Amino acid sequence: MKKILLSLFAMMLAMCAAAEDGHQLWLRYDTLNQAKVSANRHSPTIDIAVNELKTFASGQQITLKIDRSLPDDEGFNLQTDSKQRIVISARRDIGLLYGAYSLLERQHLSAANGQCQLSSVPARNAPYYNLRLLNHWDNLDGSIERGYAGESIFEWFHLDKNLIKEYARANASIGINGSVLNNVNASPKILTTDYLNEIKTIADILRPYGIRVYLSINFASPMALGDTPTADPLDSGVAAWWKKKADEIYRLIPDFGGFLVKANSEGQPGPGDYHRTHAEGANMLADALQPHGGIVMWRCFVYATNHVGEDRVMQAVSEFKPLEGQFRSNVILQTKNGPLDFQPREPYSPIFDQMKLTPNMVELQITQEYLGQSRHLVYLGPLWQEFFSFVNPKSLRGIAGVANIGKDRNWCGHHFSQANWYAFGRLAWNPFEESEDIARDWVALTFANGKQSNLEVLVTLMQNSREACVNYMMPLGLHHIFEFDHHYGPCPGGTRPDVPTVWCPAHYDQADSLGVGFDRTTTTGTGATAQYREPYAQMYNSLETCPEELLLWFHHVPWTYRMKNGQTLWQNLQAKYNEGVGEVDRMIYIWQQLRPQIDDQRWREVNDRLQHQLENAREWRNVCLDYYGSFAEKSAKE
Ligand code: GCW
Repeated sequence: MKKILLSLFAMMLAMCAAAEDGHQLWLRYDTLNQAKVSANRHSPTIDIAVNELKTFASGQQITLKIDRSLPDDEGFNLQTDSKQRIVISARRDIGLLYGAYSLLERQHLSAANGQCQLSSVPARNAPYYNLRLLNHWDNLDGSIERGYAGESIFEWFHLDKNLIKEYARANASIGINGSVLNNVNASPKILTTDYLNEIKTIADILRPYGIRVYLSINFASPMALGDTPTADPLDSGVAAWWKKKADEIYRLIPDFGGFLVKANSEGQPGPGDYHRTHAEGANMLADALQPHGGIVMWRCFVYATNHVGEDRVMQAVSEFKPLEGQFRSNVILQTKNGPLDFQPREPYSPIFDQMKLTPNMVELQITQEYLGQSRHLVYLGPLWQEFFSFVNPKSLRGIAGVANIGKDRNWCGHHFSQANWYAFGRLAWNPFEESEDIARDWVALTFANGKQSNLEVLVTLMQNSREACVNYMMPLGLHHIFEFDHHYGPCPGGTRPDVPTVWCPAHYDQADSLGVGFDRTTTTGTGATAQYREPYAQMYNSLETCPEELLLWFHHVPWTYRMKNGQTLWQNLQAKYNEGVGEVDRMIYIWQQLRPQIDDQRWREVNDRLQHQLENAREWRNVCLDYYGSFAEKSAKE
């Protein structure tokens, strides 16, 4: 008997623990079945909204109203009338669903903060961008390029419809309205009828949640699939193939969003293979999609063979600037936030200054390829906010985020990586939001479980985590000193005989007995600073005015150079690395103090990862200081 009781107890414990495995994300609402909800119309989307509110809203009378006189296609109004009844009104069905999620979130936050926040809801709430997209780098075999949370949730020919529905719900709750389902290193097979039928199934699940499906395409698809002898965009047979393919897609998926294209970059085919420009390639696809209302998102992440010898961070501008004005109106360029490749800190990409006539959208990376992947707690809100402080959100047409979602039970590998998915959605809705406010809401939604709590220290911890990562990995503007291929550990000064020099860490840190850093000035360096608008062009170009956090990005600096605090560069470098490690130490201390407030499973899982992060941070510091020290100490002696 005792044994049975014990095992029952163990089972109950296991069930409790399972309930806190992180799968619920920020949507940890108790089932209340209290609210009386009515709507003046029905549709799959409105029915979801009604159902969510009936199940989870706290006891009230809630009315959902379609009101075509409202101005915003995806916006909503949330109001309380004199009898304290809540009215959500929207021009379109999806606005009602967004309004429903907003109400639930506010109710949950009110509970966590011990105050009712409904009065603070702006009367009108509409997304800033029409394009708020996740980019999945998911391959057809289930693997994910730079995915650190298990296999792809899109399991072709065995689709887990429930999981996809949960995914759709989570995205709708933060306003994401598009998903590019497959890797930009795209397999031509995605366009075959078998796959398109599967994509239709996914699109049907996502549609009621306001999410459109998009696909990454391989530029050589018609040829690779054996249908045409060439993929030349000016060949009429090729153009006809794409038109026919677009027609087929839209027959299955009438609201299909369009194509995302990586062309002539890192070995991918593109119009350059036929001596055609990116504009000629993009326009051919744009013409195929145009009759159906689809768009082409053409990536600017190119550093190709026709630019041999040119500083990699300059290539996007050199390639695309001459094409200004040549793109069809349904083509949007898509550019990474920085000119290199999602480093812990980069200056913004100057192409955002240079292309005035061609719409551009920014590509952020939610998956932490270069920021500790799913092992390090790094909240990316501050990084993205930094980007928006240089690039006016107004100048962008949309926003895309490389997803960090996989089949891991907690979706993102690290419980705190969920915050990056959440923050991306919030910033896509409103790029002017403070990263700190977003973190505060996420913490309350994710860890306070609808109760009052004191978790403000977590907000500070998250806010500091990105700078910590910069400091223990590559402070003061150092960049790309990662281990080859996996981009996880340190490899300062790295070279490999089989890897072109321009991809090697040694090319980026340029450490020698005189100093360290990449000279990108117009006087003695590559001249990359000239691609920036003023005041940045001059500011970055001069050693004296260049912000120290970007110093080694733009300058080759002597080890003995006196920094603003009067100490040498080498001393500052050491201090920064130590600061980074110290911050992770502090994060662990804070997490230890929070133990009573956090459920056991998530507390342990985060704790394990933090310990690992500390080990990694120390390794980064030690390896880098050893390597740079070997030059710096020598130079000090000379
Ligand atoms: O960041 C680099 C990655 C590649 C990626 C490429 C890109 C999808 O290391 O894995 O490929 O950028 O953005 O195209």
